[in-house]
Amino acid sequence: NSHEILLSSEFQGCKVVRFIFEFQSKWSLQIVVICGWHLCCRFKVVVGTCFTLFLAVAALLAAVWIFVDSPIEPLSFRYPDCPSLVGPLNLNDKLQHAEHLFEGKLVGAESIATIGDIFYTGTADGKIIKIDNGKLSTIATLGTPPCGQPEHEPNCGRPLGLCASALGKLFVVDAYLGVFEVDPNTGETAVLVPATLMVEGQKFGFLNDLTILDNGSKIYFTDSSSRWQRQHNCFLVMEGTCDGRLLEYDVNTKITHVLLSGLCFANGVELSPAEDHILVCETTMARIIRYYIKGKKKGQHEVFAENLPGLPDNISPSSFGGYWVGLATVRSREAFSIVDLLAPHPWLKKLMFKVHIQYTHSEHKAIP
Ligand SMILES: *[C@@H]1O[C@H](CO)[C@@H](O)[C@H](O)[C@H]1NC(C)=O
Ligand SMILES: [Ca+2]
Repeated sequence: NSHEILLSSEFQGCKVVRFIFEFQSKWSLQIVVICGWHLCCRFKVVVGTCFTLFLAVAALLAAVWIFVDSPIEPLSFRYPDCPSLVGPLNLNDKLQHAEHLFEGKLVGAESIATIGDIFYTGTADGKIIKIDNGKLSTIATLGTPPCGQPEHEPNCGRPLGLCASALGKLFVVDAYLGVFEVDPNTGETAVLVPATLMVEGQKFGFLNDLTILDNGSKIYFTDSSSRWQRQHNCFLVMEGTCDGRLLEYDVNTKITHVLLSGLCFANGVELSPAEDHILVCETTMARIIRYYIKGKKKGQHEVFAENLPGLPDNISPSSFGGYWVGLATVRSREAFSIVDLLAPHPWLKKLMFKVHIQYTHSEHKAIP
């Protein structure tokens, strides 16, 4: 969800290049770079302007660096070199021709479950919506009002992952509230895993997605991080925190186990058609992990796909035997990738987030 716009203009023989980084359309960072220094220097007045501007920005950044605490504690790491968008990755405009359904009426719909011809999704204002023959209706809400603003999410809830079992039951994971079973007809809800549950000594912070065995006996779900909540997903990516988990809920014993821990932003989760393994998107690392639940490799895991041309979010099976994976942001050799640029420079990330905190006066803090 981050993108970059490059503007360039001539200012009295001085080339001003402006980078604007927008995150989640909530905040943006502007970097003004003045190129062609020697050009500026031909004009004394302009030199003065450029130099004063440079000094002012430098002094401001130094002050922010010294007096503002960084909300994130990033570690340095490197991605493999970005993939080139050639061959099957060649850019195309197929999605541009997609039909837009319910435009503006389903804000923040993150995943879709189907039971017969009926679709279900969850929205940013905490609703679980039924889409029946083109008609929208709210069948349930999991949290308590007020709703509608990002700061309301912890109480209102944010249903992120939806999944229907082969037996026609509907399951929902809410980023803040837990894993629920929701009656697809009456909307009656029952909590299966409350978000307050500590599992193997670690609390939940950002529940994300779920998938269920065909016979309904086990639910697999992800917790992206115990340190950052959904509203701070950008902080989670930028910090590179690796405290995400893949968990298993046994419907009969009602016990939750950890299958994998130490994941860097565990996100979309999906069972293979043979139900012998689970795929988990590890958003920050731009890769997908395979965890075996059956056979010789049961309990083991490996990298299934790596160095993706973007950061993976949800994953669902395609009708031709593969998977659809939604990518947030683009990583390519042909374009500038901010996550790749910043990964090896924790100090630069800290500076950006210090500026952000100072600029917005916001209270963005990790879960203690
Ligand atoms: C459900 O499927 C799982 C995985 O295939 C299997 O281990 C389990 O025994 C099945 N449970 C029932 C009740 O059929
Ligand atoms: Ca997701």
